[in-house]
Amino acid sequence: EEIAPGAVWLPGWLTIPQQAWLARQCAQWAAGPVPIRSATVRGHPMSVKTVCVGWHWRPYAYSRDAVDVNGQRVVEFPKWMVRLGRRIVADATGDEDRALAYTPDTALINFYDVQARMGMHQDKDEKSLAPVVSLSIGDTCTFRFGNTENRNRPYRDIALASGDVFVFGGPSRLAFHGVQKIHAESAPDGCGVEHGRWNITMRETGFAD
Ligand code: MD5
Ligand code: FE
Repeated sequence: EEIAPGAVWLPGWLTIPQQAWLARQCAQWAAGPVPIRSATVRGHPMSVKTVCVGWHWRPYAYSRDAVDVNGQRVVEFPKWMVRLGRRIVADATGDEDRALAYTPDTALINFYDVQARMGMHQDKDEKSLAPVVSLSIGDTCTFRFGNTENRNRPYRDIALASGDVFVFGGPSRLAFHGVQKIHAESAPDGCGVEHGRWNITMRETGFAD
């Protein structure tokens, strides 16, 4: 379903076994070499915890080394994730050429416990405006998809469930968005998450080492 130009929601795109496999990957990445942590924004730790692959994100910057965590280099961006991203872009857009041109080189893996929130923001730390591909695993959240002007109305609240995939491309790439609420105990059996929500976002940074 196209929510707005370039914003395509693919509910239930991931099977339960795929969700469980990805949840395990997330837990593995969270363990290291760079452990998952709450990034600090303007002196305050975020309630969401983040671990990265490919490039390390910290507020307003990407680097190869996790300079604000333990200084270790982040793990290489997995080739299977490039293929997964392309398959999703192809399904979302129906444009095979656009899908083949999509080469994500980083993913931010966010963990939300039942209390966590993410305030309305734009993703502007990347140099590339290629689509962001988002995968949700675990508890359902209320996702707020806004406009490109400011963090206020008009916006639309969408319940993103385990297995849902979202592509934010075109004009939606720079829309304000956030996570208003995590719905406790809503994760489906077998998805690999008991409590909380994983969100994987693939991106093209547009940076070359
Ligand atoms: C999440 N993550 O559920 C969300 C999903 C983040 C973040 O917001 O920055 O890690 S990604 C949603 C997203 C990305 C790029 C553009 C738009 C939404 N959008 O235009 O709405 O943890
Ligand atoms: Fe974001």
